Amino acid sequence: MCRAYAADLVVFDDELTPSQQANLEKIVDRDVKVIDRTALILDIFALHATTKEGRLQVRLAQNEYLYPRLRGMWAHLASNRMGGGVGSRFGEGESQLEVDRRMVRKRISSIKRELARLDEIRSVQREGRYKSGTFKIALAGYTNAGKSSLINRLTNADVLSYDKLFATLDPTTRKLRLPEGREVTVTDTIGFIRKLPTTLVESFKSTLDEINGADLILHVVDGSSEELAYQMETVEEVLHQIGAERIERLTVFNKKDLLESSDAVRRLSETHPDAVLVSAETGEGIEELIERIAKVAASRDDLLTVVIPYMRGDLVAIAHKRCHIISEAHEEDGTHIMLYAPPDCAHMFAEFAS
Ligand SMILES: Nc1nc2c(ncn2[C@@H]2O[C@H](COP(=O)(O)OP(=O)(O)OP(=O)(O)O)[C@@H](O)[C@H]2O)c(=O)[nH]1
Ligand SMILES: [Mg+2]
Repeated sequence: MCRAYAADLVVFDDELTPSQQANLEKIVDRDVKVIDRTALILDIFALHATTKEGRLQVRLAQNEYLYPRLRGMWAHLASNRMGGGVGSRFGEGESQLEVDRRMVRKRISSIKRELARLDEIRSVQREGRYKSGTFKIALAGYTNAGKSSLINRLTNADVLSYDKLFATLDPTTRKLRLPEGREVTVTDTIGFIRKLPTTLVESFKSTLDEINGADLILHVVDGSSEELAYQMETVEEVLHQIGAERIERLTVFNKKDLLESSDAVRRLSETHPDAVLVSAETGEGIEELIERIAKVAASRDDLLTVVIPYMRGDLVAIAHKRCHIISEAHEEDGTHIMLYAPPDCAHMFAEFAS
């Protein structure tokens, strides 16, 4: 087939073992390159990594991938250079392999150290967000589903969105103010793909942790995709793999504008009655989505009636920023407020309950 198509490159849709790859390279013509799915995904990631952390995560995954394949690579080089097994050179090859391995191992641990340092900074930021008690939303979904377009639509962020796989590698967090006044955060993350290489899941752990720390996951699905069910399944699997399956989830079918018939729309709403249909492109359905988000955020709240003395203007400010206010009246003894307060916020009002 390589000859028939004059191929320069063969890509296998599955991961090849190092020896499979070496054997395949022996079969095809000399200048034809053989790579597997993981190597291809790693190459795409390497092209799209822009931040320091993103680049380090990719380099870690690349080196983890390389390590068990070093033998094959050396054997390949050796047979090219030496024109066929010269027995006396064998020892030399072995030691070269040892040197290579040691080098890659050293590189892996130095990248891991650097990543751990960056992760510390990130977890301080994340902790800050946790402590503030803000309701946190993470966007998760198959690559190219429209997560970045959706965060842009929801929060006026300027995240790059492209018609290509893995446009986003680094998480972005933006604030979203709900109509009732409460602020929540939305985080855009890396896309998932069928047969996501495990080296990648491990390397991108700190990025994926952003999903794990969320109060609500918006599972963004390309509603126009022919592989919709399959892609949804993949995302569920990865969420499971990273331990995020216990987090509340809301399915968002995106790209509604691409569904030609009202039939297709009806089918989706019938098979997934709890899902929301939107178009990040046209803005259709976004209001309903925000309403649904507000509902989930509010379901964790306590209904309180409080009288806040005028000296505690700070508490009134918190109420406006963090709570859903039902009614508010300024009386002689202070501000009378009826509000829904999130769990971590309710205690602040305890002493003023009426
Ligand atoms: N027609 C239409 N196209 C959309 C819609 N939302 C996103 N797109 C397009 O779909 C492509 C992918 O969008 P992104 O927002 O980059 O998708 P993503 O989920 O962030 O992708 P990754 O970061 O690669 O995982 C882009 O070409 C968008 O313009 C939509 O509602 N309708
Ligand atoms: Mg994206």
